[in-house]
Amino acid sequence: LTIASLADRLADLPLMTDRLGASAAWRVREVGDGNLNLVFIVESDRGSLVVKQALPYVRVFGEGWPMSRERAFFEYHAMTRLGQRDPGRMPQLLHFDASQSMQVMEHLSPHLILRGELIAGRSFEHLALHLGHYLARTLFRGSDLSMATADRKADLALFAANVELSGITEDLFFTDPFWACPRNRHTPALDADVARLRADTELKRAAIELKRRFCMSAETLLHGDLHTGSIMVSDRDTRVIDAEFAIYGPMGFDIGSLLGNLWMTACVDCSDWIMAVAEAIWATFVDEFTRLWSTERTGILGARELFEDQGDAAGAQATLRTMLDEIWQDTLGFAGLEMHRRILGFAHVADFEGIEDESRRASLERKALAIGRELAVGRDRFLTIGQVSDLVRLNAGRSRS
Ligand code: SR1
Ligand code: MG
Repeated sequence: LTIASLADRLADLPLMTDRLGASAAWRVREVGDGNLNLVFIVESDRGSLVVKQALPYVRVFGEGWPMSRERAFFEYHAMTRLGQRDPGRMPQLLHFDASQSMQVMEHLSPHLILRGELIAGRSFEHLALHLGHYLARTLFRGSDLSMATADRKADLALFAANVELSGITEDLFFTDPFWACPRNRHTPALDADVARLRADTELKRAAIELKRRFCMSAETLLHGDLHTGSIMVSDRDTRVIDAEFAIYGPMGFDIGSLLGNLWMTACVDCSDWIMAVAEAIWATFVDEFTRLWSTERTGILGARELFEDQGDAAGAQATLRTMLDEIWQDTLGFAGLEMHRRILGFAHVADFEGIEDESRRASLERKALAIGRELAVGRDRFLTIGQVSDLVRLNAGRSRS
């Protein structure tokens, strides 16, 4: 699809004409700002829709990095499932055409991408509640705690085929930042830091241990790329988009990706509000996960017959605490690695990229790398998220007021 061809190409799609009227009156703009896909907003006087199409290559790189269009298939199936597990938190999907790798969905308006809004210093009252609930509900309900054997194994098999995108995560997240991979780049003033980091055995061991967790721990259906560019916000609403990296993996991966991005933003503007959001997301996640543990533990790992049915509620609570501790450790580790890969790898973030003064950018990136290392290597030393906020404040140059 192109801006010029879209109206003719989709003129016979009843969904489009029902909602927008005849194609001659459609206005089309391309608004995709992600790394991979085309995203069009199609408007008429009657309404608007979003059309998203996967290209056969990585958009930001060009045709030299081919990529299967099948990712649209996995995105569609992941969005459908995640949307059912936390209703109202994904855009409404209206049409999927596998042969065109194309989805038509609700146009979210007046929503904007969260990352840009945070960089602009805006705050959103319901953000932490929405995202904490989203994480608990999707991660719990996609796991063995909730799903029955047949459904769970079928989904595991379905998303196991998303090999190309999980391969990208395996490389870009866990290994590329720690060797001289040709697709990496970094701010030149960080040369010495990068050399040190590639010789940092403890950090590289943490990266490989966490990669092992990511590859081996098929705990739940992950969004797989839950950074602040995969979230759209308005004053009242929060939506999660772009689930094409969906794969079964450890729960802490989605939580850590998100918190790592919030802590990077906090490194740049030292915002107490962002730190408080990160804390509230984790607290909400724990509360909601605990509620689901008590009320919806009906899957393969339900184990009520071992605990509640025998009057052993304490055993169930202790099992929950063990699981939450493990998710917490994973969360910190993955957050720490996310903070490395967004500074040293292929895919950077606007929080740092938007800083034109190179020495300022390098200095902030260095702080984020120091925080990321503490989280990845020392993940078992943090007992509370308040301790992580203190670490961020200490490195980002502000102490608790
Ligand atoms: C080649 S894709 C690079 C990155 O963009 C996506 O948003 C994911 O974060 C991926 O790692
Ligand atoms: Mg994306």
